[in-house]
Amino acid sequence: PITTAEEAGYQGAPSGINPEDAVQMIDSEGPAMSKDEFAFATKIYFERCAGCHGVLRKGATGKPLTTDITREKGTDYLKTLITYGSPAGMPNWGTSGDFTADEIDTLARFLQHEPPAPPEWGMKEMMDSWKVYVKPEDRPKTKQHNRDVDNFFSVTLRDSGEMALIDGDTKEIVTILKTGYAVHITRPSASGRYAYTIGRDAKIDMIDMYMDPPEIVATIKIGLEARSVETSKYKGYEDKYAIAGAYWPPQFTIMEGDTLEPKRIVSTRGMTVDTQEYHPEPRVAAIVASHLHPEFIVNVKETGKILLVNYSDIESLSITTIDAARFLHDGGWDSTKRYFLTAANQSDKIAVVDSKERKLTALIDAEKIPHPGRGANIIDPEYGPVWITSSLGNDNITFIATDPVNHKEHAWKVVRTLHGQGGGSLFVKSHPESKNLWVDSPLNPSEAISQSVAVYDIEDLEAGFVVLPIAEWADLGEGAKRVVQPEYNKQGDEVWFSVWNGKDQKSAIVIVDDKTRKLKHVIKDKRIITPTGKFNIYNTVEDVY
Ligand code: DHE
Repeated sequence: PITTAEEAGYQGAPSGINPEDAVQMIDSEGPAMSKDEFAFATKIYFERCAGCHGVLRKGATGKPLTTDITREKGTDYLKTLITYGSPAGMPNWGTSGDFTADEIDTLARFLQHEPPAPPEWGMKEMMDSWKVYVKPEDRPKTKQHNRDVDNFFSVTLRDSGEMALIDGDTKEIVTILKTGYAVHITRPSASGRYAYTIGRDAKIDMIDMYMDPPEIVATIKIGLEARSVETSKYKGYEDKYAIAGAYWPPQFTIMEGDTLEPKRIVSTRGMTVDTQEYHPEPRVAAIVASHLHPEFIVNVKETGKILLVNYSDIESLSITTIDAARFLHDGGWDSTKRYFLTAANQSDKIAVVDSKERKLTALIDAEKIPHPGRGANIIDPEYGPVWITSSLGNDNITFIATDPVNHKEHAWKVVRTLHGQGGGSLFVKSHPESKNLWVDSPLNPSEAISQSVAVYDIEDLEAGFVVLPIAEWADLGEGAKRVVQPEYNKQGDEVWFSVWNGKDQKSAIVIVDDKTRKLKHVIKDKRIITPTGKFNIYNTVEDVY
């Protein structure tokens, strides 16, 4: 069974930071090592270790590796740990064949030196990277094609550094654009005209979907490594601002919505929520836009704080800080779009924020690494409106009641736990028009499970799930073919799945008829390389899930 995110292969992906940019600190107290060895270890550390232990080694989902600790443990201890791993989730880099004994020896010595720090990234660096390719006044006044932009899907092509815009009506690839590397998500502007992608390398690309074909009209790099971007949605501020959160440096940036001109950069460094110790690297995880105030809701991972950033006066941002729990990751709205539910995945909790009253409503236990994506909202036949998350560490599908008005006795409690195909689940999805609840399991070690999806009948939840062999339907030949992230079309009558294969193998998008649960269409095209996240424009703007 998978017990940690590391084991599932989900955490610890290479950092977007170029090791050559790191600044070596002068330090004579660690064991002897050559300049070349130090440079080699720096590179390995950013590629393989920083994702869990943090760029500055202060500990994130992995243990801290600061020199006070590593020097006490010593070279031999560190070598053993790196070689064999640990039950807590540390991979066995030696016995797996990833690193040689010599390389492990170098790493063990490197860890006893002060960490080389990647550079900061402030206004000057942002301005240097900022480009407007087509000025707002030079963009078309009206849509230049007959397609329905609301039903476009922005699809991440993870390993080719691209995104595909696919027309949900015709299933045609409208265009493929070169973006930042390994785009994590797309969020559209409130009007649905612009799409913003954020690469792992912290590059934002802003796409004008009214152009024919749609084009990148502006770009900026807001740091060295990032995962989140969002746009202002409050009435009167539609398309006005964009915000992006960075993993490194730990900060978020608010930009003009039509040009990406950076306006305000705010550091997230500060004290942790529980032990109230200083953390130098609190990464910015999910960001959502409030519908009830001119605010962005920003999850800060390592400090466990949720920031409500009011953008009504950009010159003097007012920020309300809500203490939640450590390692905040992803989340989404309840069906009324008043309550934001977000997973603190390493503390196995779901935090609920009341965006109207600006306070924490509840902190709910959810076992073994809840991972909702944006979650799924359905009406439970017994408990009324619920928000649902699946998990990485077990087969639980957790239902949290979200209606404090008509179902007060159940509100903010776990009212139902279903069991799915297994752990390694990342995303769940439903739609107000649908009677189905879909649960993926792309990181499950069993191929049969990672290549299929479970679907439940909302009206008869305890009847269990039906398994659909999505990867088999795509008929792609060899490869891991993980089936990931269900996403509805605008009408809510089709569900789209990525069949995520290796970079040199064939991948596809499989479209299922939601009513009949039968295969409707397969998008197979050699340009569809490693598809992962898919974002339907309408559903993403309106927060329908
Ligand atoms: Fe994600 C959302 C971070 C690995 C696919 N991912 C998010 C969000 C964060 C995040 C903070 C929420 C953004 C928001 O809503 O503003 N993801 C991370 C990581 O730190 C992690 C664990 C490791 C890493 O180094 O990136 C990680 N994520 C992955 C993957 O391996 C996935 C499966 C494939 C990929 O493309 O890299 C993946 N993450 C996604 C997707 C979403 C996402 C598809 C958006 C889901 C949605 O429906 O909104």
